[in-house]
Amino acid sequence: MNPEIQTWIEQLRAGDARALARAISVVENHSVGWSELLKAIFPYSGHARILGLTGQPGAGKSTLVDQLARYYRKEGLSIGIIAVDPTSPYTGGAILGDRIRMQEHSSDAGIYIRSMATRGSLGGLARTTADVSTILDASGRDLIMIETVGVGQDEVDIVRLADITVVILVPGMGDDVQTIKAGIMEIADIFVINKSDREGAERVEREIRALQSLAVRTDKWTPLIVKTVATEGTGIPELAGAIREYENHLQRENLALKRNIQNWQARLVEMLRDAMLEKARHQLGDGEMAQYAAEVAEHKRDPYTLIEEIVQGRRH
Ligand SMILES: Nc1nc2c(ncn2[C@@H]2O[C@H](COP(=O)(O)OP(=O)(O)O)[C@@H](O)[C@H]2O)c(=O)[nH]1
Ligand SMILES: [Mg+2]
Repeated sequence: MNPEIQTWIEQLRAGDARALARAISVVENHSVGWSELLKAIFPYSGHARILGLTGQPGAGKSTLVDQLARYYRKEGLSIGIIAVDPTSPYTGGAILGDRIRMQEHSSDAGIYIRSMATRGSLGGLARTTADVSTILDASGRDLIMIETVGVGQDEVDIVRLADITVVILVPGMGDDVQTIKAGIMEIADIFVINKSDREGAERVEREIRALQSLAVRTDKWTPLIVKTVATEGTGIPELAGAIREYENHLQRENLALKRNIQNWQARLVEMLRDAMLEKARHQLGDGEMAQYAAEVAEHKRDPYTLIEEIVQGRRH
């Protein structure tokens, strides 16, 4: 292996925050050597527990993550936090808010926080998040928390790579449980009703229970519901308790590996698709796809034969 990469990985695993930050940037931007780095670092990963937290903007995800980080730091765990928030580039507020709020941890080497760029993510947002998480994992973090806005397929894909998925709901805001994306409801291992200091928390809980009575999970787990007031730290020990309970369930039922295999099955397909596409793009010169598109649009060429030929490498 490239001795430079070896040294880099050693620094990163020894807790060097700059080496870690550089590795994450290289992977995020697909800079030179990114795949070589990931290949070399992968064997060191697989030890961290990955917690995904999702919910609408303003639900209190960052505040909760902050409180959980504080809680787990007291237990002596080292923590990595990845904030994926597509609303940030528009408002510029969320990331800044996260930074400020998390600043009190910044002197604590046991917490590493990274906000992900969400637009123009090269390998796809979910995949890049997974790769960044692998690096944090290999750096020796015990717990990785991934905060993401639960709005699109990307977000569902991101939380899917977590070992434990927490879905955060809030009373009011017109976001009846029914209107929450079905995909998100299905992946919740634990529900948090945050802002329980507001009116309507009971109603949200009833709605979740009603939905639960309809849905059947194959793993015999009934997602726990925890009420929190993140700003005050209320319910945080209970949330940590629920997380522990789910972990015990995974262990008891031997589900952790099963879930991991499922995740990898999806990820491998995605990686393969990316690689094939990249290869095809490589084969086709610049502008060639545009040329073909014009020909197909004008019915001078049929797209089925064209694609077949590209896949078989019979075009250039
Ligand atoms: N009343 C109340 N406000 C909260 C609670 N948790 C968070 N907030 C506030 O809600 C706003 C959004 O929180 P934030 O953590 O940034 O939400 P995110 O967008 O989901 O990450 C902030 O002003 C928080 O102070 C809570 O439990 N009760
Ligand atoms: Mg946030």
